[in-house]
Amino acid sequence: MKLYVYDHCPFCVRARMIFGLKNIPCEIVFLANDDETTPQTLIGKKMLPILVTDEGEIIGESLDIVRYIDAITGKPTLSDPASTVEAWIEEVSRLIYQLAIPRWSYSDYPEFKNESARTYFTQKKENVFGSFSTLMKESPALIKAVNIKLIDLDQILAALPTTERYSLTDILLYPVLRSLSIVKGVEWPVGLDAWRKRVATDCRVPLNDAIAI
Ligand SMILES: N[C@@H](CCC(=O)N[C@@H](CS)C(=O)NCC(=O)O)C(=O)O
Repeated sequence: MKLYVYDHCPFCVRARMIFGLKNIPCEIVFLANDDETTPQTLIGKKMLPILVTDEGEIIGESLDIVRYIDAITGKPTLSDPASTVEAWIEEVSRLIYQLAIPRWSYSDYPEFKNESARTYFTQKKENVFGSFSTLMKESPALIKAVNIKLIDLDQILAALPTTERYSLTDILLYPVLRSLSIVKGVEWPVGLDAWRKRVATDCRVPLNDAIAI
């Protein structure tokens, strides 16, 4: 199987996670961010992740890929996401992406190996989120706000029933926190820090702590 991804992309992390958690082999292909032809040819739009199975089936939505791989080895094992965590993600996502997106554009991800790909990404995202230099200037206030939200999340996770098995809660939450790990100055509460490091190891998609800006 072949999974087309961008390394920075949280939706692609969802898809990468299920292969790691289930120990299913898959070739990960990091596509240049300005390669429009490959995704257009495969699914008719410029969007990743895309899975091409050994049978030639093409699946182009992150959660469809997760569900397909979850079911491939028999009975699906992922339970539904916790609504408290879903609500937290919904509330805090924009704040996290305002911090993460400019930093992604300054990072050495494989999808930005060519300068044309980095420029493509920057122009596209600045149209939506505003100037990256302004967002970087606003970082201290944004980081302060996100640090408060992480304390809430730590308590939300601590209140969930403990279970051995992974669930869609983990598949939805880890990519968002991995996105935030590119940001220097984030204060991870102890329980949450242990959680994200354990998931990183189990799903084999490393955090970005080492390259945080
Ligand atoms: N609903 C899609 C969303 C995927 C998505 O938004 N992918 C982004 C990358 S994070 C993308 O490919 N955007 C087009 C682009 O980067 O040009 C999914 O869950 O797979």
